[in-house]
Amino acid sequence: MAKLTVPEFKEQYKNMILRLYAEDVKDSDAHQQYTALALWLRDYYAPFLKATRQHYENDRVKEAYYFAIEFLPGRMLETNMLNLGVTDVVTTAMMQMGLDMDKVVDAEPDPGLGNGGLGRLGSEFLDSAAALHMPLNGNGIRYQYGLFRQSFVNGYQVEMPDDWLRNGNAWEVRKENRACLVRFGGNTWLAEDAFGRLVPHYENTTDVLAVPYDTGVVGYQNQTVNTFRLWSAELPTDPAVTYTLQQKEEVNEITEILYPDDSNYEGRLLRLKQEYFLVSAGVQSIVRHYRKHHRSLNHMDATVAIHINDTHPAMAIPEMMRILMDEEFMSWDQAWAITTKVMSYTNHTLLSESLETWPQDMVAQTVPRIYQIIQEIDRRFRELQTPVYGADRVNRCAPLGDGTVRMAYLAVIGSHSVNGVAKLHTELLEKDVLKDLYRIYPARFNNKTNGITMRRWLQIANPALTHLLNEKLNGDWCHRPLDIMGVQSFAKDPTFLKELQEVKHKNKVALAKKIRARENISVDPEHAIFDVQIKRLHAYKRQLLHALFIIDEYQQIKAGQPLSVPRVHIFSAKAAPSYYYAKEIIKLINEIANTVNHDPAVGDQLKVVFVPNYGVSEAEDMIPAADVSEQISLAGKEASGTSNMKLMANGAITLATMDGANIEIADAVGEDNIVTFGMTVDEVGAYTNYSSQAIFDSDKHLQKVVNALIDGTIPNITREGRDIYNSLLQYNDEYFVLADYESYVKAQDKISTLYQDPEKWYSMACINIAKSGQFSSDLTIARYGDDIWHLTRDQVGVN
Ligand code: GPQ
Repeated sequence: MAKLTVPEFKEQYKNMILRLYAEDVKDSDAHQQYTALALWLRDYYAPFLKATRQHYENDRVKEAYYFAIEFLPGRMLETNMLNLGVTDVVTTAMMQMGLDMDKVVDAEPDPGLGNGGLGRLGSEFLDSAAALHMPLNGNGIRYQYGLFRQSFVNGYQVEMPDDWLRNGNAWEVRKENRACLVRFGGNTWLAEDAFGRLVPHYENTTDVLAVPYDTGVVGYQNQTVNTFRLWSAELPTDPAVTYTLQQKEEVNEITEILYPDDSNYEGRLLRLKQEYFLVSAGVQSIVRHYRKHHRSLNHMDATVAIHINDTHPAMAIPEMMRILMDEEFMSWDQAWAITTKVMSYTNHTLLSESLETWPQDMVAQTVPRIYQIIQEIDRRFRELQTPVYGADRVNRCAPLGDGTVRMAYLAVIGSHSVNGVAKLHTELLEKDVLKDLYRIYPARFNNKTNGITMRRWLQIANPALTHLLNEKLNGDWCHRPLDIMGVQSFAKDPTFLKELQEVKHKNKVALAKKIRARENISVDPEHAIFDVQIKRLHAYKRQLLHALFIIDEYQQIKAGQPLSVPRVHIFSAKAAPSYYYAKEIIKLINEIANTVNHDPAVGDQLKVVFVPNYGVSEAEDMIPAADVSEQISLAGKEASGTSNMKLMANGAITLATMDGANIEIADAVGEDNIVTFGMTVDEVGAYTNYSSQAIFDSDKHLQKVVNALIDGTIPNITREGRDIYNSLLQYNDEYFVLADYESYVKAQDKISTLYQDPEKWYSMACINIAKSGQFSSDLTIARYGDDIWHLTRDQVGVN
C-alpha cells in the first residue's frame, strides 16, 4: 500500500466530516472530529480485517476464542493510529487543520466493560495476539451500561450510570445476520426421534436473540486485524412468538449492566443468565462457523480452541456437549473427547469468596438441559475416579456438592489445561485451592504469569520515556520487548540517569497540572515523591496500610519533625457499591486528604489525592508520573497483579509484599532494586494464634496512629473510623495490617532515603525499566498460544 500523505489524509478527513455531518471541519465539535477519525481508521483497516479473516478461513488456520464476562479495552483511537502506523501523518494533518488532538482523544468514551485486572488482562491479550499475528478472537458481553462512574460527595463514593453508548460506538459493526437464539427456562426431556435417537424436547422456554457486534483488533504494524465480538440480548424477531411485558424486560436486562463486583461471587439469577447467554451465543457461532468448512466435528480441536477466562464462562463446557450431542448426534464419549481437547481454563484468584458456586436448583430452573449435562459430567467423574482416588477426595472435588454447582471444579474437569497467573499463584492452586484435582490431573496444571502491553503503557502513555528508549536502544524493542534490557547498560551512566530523571519530572509536572485542574489540589512535582496505589478497593489489597502510614507522617509533622522528603500520596480505586467496608476506607482516605491538604502546618510536605473514577484512561495519566508503586496485598491473596508491571515499566520503584507477580519482579530486578517488606505466605500460614490486640498493646507508636481513627485527629469519620478501628482490634485484623505495619514503615523510610540520592534512585528506575520486558503480554500470549492453544504466530524475540 502506498504511504499515506498529509494532504491525502486531510482530503479524506474533510470528506468524512462532510458526509457524516454536512459540515466543514472548522464547524465540527470534538465528538464529531473523534467519530470521523475513528470511522476513517475503520475504513483504513477494513481491507486488513477482511484479509486476516480470509487467511484464517482459507488456510484452515487454528483460531482461539477468549471467552470472558469482562473486558477493559481502553480508548482505541490512539492505539489504532499507532498500530496502523499513521500517528504522525494524522496528528500533523489535524494540527494543520487547526484541531486540538488532545480534545479529539478525550472525546472517546473509555468502555468500562470490566471491573479491574481480569478484564484489562483480556484486552491486553487481544492486543498482543494481534501484534503477533496470532489468531485469537475475543468473546464477551456488550453491556449497555459499563462500570459505574465514580465521584465523591463529602468524601463518600457516589455511583452514576456509565451510558457509554449514548453517542454510538464508532468502532463496532452490528452483525444481525450472525445472530443466534439462546434458550432459557421451561421444561426439557429426552425422547426418541424417528431414527431412534434420543433428542431433547423443550416447552415453555424463553428464547433470547443474541446479536453480535464486532470490533477490529489492530495488530502492531503488521496488517493483522482480529475480531473482538460482543453479544447483545434482544427480542427474537419471529412474529409468531409473543412476549409479555415482563418477558420483554427480562430479555433486555440480560445485557443491560455489568455487575460492579470485583473478585466477589454473588449468586444472582441475572448473572447466571448473563453467563449462559455469553457461552451459548459464543459456542453456537463457533460451531456454525466451523460447519461452513468442515463436514464432521470430530477434529474440531485441530482448528478451534476455546479459553474460559475465570469460571464465569465455564458453562461453555456443558454447552459444547449439548450442541455436539443434541444437534450433531454424537455419543457422550465422542463429544467429551472433543470438548475437553477444545477447552482450557485460567483461574485468577485464591480468595474463597471469589469461587463461584451456583445453587443447583437455580441452574436446573434457568438452564435445565445444561443442568442435566452437568449432572452427567458429575456422575461419570465420580464413577471413574472414586475407585482410584477414594470417595472422600472425589466428593471434595466433584462438580456437584453442597447443593451447588462448583464452577472451578467443572472448569478443571472439562478442560485439558488449567493455569494460574503467577508462579506463586499456580503453586498455591496446586497445593491448596485445587489440590484434589491437581492430584487427579497433575499434567493439566501450568503457570502463565500475566503480562502487559508496552504499546499502551509506554508508547501511548509515556511518549517521553519512549523517545528516550528509542534514542538509546539499537534493537527494535517495540517488536522485541526483551530488547528493553539494553538500557541496563546505562544504569551507571550519569548523563542517561539525568535524562531519565527529566522524563519523570516532565510526567510529574503534567500529572500535577491535571490534579490541579480536576481536583483543585496543588502538588509539588519538584521535590515530592509521587507514591501511587491504583487498583480496586479491597481489604486484601490493604489500602488501609498505606492510609495508616499517611496518618503516621501527619502526626510526625504535627509533632514538629518535618518529613525527610515531601510526599504526594495518590490513590485511585472504585469500591463495589455493596462493599460497605471498602467504601468506609474511601471515606477515610478522603478525610485524611481533607485534613492534611488544608493544614497550614503541613504545607507542601504532605499531600493526599484520591483521583476519582479510576479506569484505563486515568491509569494512563498516573502511571508515567509515579515514583513509587504500592503493591502491598497480604501475601497469598493477590493472584498476580498487573499494575505492578505497568508501574515498573514506567520506572517506578516497587514497594511490595512477597505476593503474586511481585515475587517475579523482585527476582528480575534483584533485591537492591525493589523495596520489599512484610510476612511471606509461609509466615502468614504459620501464624496460627494471631492477636492484633497484642501487637497494638506492645507498640506505643502504632497505638497513636490507630487511635487517630477514633480520637478526632481526622474529623468527619466518627462512624467509619470506629468501624475500621474495630476491624483492626475487635475483629482481629483479618488481613494482618498491624502485623505488617512496622516493617512497612521501615520500607517507606528506606524509600525516602533512596530517593534522596537521585543517581541511586534513577539507577534503580533504569533497572526496573530494563527488566520489564519479560512482563510483556506479547511473551505471555505467545506461551498461551504455544503451550495451550497450539496456534501459529510471528516470532516475538526470545521466549
Ligand atoms: N481478578 Cl477472580 C480480577 O480483577 N477480578 C476477578 O474477579 C478475579 C481476579 C484479578 C486478580 O485479582 C489479579 O491479581 C490479577 O492480576 C488479575 O485478575 C488478572 O489475572
